Amino acid sequence: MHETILVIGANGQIGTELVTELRNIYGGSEVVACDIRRPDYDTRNAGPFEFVNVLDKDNLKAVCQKYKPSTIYLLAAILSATGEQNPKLAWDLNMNGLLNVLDFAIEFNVRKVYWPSSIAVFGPGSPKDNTSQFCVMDPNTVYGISKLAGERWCEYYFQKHGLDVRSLRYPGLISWKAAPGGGTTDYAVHIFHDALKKGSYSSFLSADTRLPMMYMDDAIRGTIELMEAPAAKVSIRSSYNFAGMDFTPEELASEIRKHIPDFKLDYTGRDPRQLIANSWPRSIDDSFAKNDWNWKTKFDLPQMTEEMLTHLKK
Ligand code: AKB
Repeated sequence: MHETILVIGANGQIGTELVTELRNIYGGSEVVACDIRRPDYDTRNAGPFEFVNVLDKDNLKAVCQKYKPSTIYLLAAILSATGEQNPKLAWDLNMNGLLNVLDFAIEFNVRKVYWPSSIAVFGPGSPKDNTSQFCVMDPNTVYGISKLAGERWCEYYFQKHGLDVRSLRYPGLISWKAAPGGGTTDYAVHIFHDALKKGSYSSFLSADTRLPMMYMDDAIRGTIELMEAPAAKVSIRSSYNFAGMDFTPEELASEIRKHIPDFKLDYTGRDPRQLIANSWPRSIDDSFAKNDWNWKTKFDLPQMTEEMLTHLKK
């Protein structure tokens, strides 16, 4: 079936790589990169670009009218750390952006919508280890609150309007192509840049802060696998737990030392992101994704470290 895909938030950490992969699969002209800024990624892979602000309904409607998309990926969001600096703006973008897209998806008969959730939907009362799909969820960041509310809206639109919305609860995503933007897990990307540039890194999270993480290649593959799965296999219409690996800053530093023996890690201390990290799971049980659409992670900590250092050295 012919696909026209809108990727809103195409210039972010996920969008940069997702657009490239979707264009490889569906063809450059079928994938419309949308963002509030023009993209600066590899133009060999170029295709259409539209300025889209998800909070501007007229703008979003005009783009839907122009392309009549079959699928929309909505990636525009304010992440956990930045969200705490401007809670109302984070709520507005994360929530009203989603509602605008869900409403236009119905009006324009969009077949599928993808919207990312996050491990931030869990909170201090959630189990920390092997956190299950269904458990206490008491997020205490505005980002986590907006993601949990967004999950409920996704399931609501599926049940009440029959809209095929799909979602994953991303852990921290590690990539070398585009920088992460304002999250609690960003240290796991910055550490590689500083290891190569300075031979040392000052972490804003403490040595033993274990968090769920994933290499971007796995995240992109998993996202597309979920979107291509037959609708009958998608039993979770809120958002799937989605796991890759989990590690602490100290474990990541030890892995980096296998390539850069003198690498030094120290800690800045007293960073508000520590409290956010403390409220999140240490590891995730993603059995629903495994059982429903056969999710399998490929990258573990050693493989991810090797890939990151190899690509960033080039
Ligand atoms: C963040 O740290 O805010 C994000 C996330 C885990 O959703 N990377």
